[in-house]
Amino acid sequence: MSISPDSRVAVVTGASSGIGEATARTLAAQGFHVVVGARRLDRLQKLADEIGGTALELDVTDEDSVEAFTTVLPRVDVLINNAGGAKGLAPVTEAVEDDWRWMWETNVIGTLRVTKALIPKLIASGDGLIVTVTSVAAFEAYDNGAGYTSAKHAQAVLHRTLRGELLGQPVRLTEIAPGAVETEFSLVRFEGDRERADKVYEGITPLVAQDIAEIIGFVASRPSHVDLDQIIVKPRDQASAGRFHRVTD
Ligand code: 8X3
Repeated sequence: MSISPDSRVAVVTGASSGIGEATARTLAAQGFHVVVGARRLDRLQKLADEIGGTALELDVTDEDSVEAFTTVLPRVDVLINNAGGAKGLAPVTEAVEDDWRWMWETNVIGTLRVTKALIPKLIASGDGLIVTVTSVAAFEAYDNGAGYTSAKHAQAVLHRTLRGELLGQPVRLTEIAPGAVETEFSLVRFEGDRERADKVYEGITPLVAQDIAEIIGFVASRPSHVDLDQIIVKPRDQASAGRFHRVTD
């Protein structure tokens, strides 16, 4: 991996699309050498070429993949824990265990694995930053969403715990909790059912990936004594996880 010795390095997980991809572009424009990680290497490589960064295959649910990804990085100044997602929308009485397992593996254990492995490098940078993209689902429980809301709560608690455990170290921690952002999120949740995914954003003006990327760019460009601990961001048309103002004709 060729990274100039004076480049600050930002790692973005789940970077092949959506918030991760937009964030990688924003951080690259701010001068970071961005290492993008995801499972879809073809999309990732194209992005890395465009932003002058590095593409590395990463499956956060696979211990060996995380180890290979994290050990090869010469230095890390910024970590964006973006990989995650939802599968299904089912009441607890109809919970699909495999969906729960995937959500916990991806959002919780995945974030744990990557963060734990990179903390020494973030500390060694002398001015590290960890941004974890959680969700309004990390603050609220909603019907049919327990698999996802419980995983997002757990991911957020992991991240918030580090704020205390890393106190005194040169590492800032920011949790960003978005509401409705129109990305591939709902398409993944509903296993490619485009009509169902589109309904989530029907009649509202949702956030787009760039909105979140710009916030992350703002966070990353604050002076190092400033820690934006938590940011909850929703579309104007959304009051809470399940409460929207929809205009339909
Ligand atoms: C995505 C937002 O409302 O589907 O994290 O939980 S929501």
